Amino acid sequence: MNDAASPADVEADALARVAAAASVADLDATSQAFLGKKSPFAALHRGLATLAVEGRRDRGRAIHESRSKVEQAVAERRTTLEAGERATRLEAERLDLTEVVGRPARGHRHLVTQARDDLEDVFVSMGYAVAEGPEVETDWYNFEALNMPPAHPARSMWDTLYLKLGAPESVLLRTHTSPVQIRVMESQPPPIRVVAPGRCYRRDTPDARHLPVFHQIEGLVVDRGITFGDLAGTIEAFTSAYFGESIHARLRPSYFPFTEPSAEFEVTCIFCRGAGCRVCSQSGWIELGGAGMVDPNVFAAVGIDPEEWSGFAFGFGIDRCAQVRHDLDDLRHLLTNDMRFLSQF
Ligand code: 2NL
Repeated sequence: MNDAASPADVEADALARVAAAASVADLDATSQAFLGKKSPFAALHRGLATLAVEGRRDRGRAIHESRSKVEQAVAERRTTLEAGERATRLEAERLDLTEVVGRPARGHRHLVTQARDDLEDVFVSMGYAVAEGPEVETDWYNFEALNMPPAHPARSMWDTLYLKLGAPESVLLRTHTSPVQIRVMESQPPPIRVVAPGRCYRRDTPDARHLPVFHQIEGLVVDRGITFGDLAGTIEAFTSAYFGESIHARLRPSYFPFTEPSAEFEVTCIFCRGAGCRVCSQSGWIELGGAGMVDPNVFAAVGIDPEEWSGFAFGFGIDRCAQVRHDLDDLRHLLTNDMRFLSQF
């Protein structure tokens, strides 16, 4: 250490370095360098021992004053640097509590599920119960109990998918939900008011109006004195409840093996309100499903006395209802699961 260094020189040097310290760590190092054990101030202190007593007091006071100034400068610089570093850290760790993140995206029921639920609500409000049954059925429930004995030509109305199970053509994917109604009639006595919604299967090639996997809802009413008039009124009531007050139904003669007499029913075209447009082929009506009075042979198959009881049944496509209600140009949209389509409903 240079013995010639005066307290004032060391002080000036130290104050310049303290002022230039760029961080708290830098300041700590500077402080250690000037005030620590091996620092210029420590050396000055040790130098006192070599002085004569007279000079020692003044020299000692000068060292002490310089040292105090440097210590105070260090303390002030520390306050400034710490405040700056704290501000920088707070800015870096800042959370924007005003940011609006929004709700998580929410899904909704599939269009077919919506139609099924809405139709169930309509029928429940009319006093019907909802019944379900297996999608894999036996020949008995899908055909025979419905007045279609083996090899009956009416079976060709359904393009059946058979399972390789048991005897050939004995187990199949149900072609309609009528088997559910048969099961209901087998398991409980009349009066019966029930709807059976569910998935059905036919060996169809998909196109704009057909799906090999589709959804049907069938209704069945069995009671004393049920007439074709009750059937017509029921069809009218459900169409205006589901499609709207201005929509009406009409029946046209048809044929089904399990009903006699049988009818097809149509509803007012919901697009032109009956005036005639491309959707209804200018007829003003859109075909929806079939209906009729339960054939006595069906009652016989489930042990209900057709002399005491009568009933009507009807069936139509749930997918088709959604198509008509939402003006879908192609039923295959319902199976594609393209979110751009589904999220619109
Ligand atoms: C259609 C025709 C129909 C029935 C279904 C039925 C059920 C029993 C007895 C008698 Cl247990 N009938 N169901 C009756 C007439 C028509 O559906 O075209 N559906 C899409």
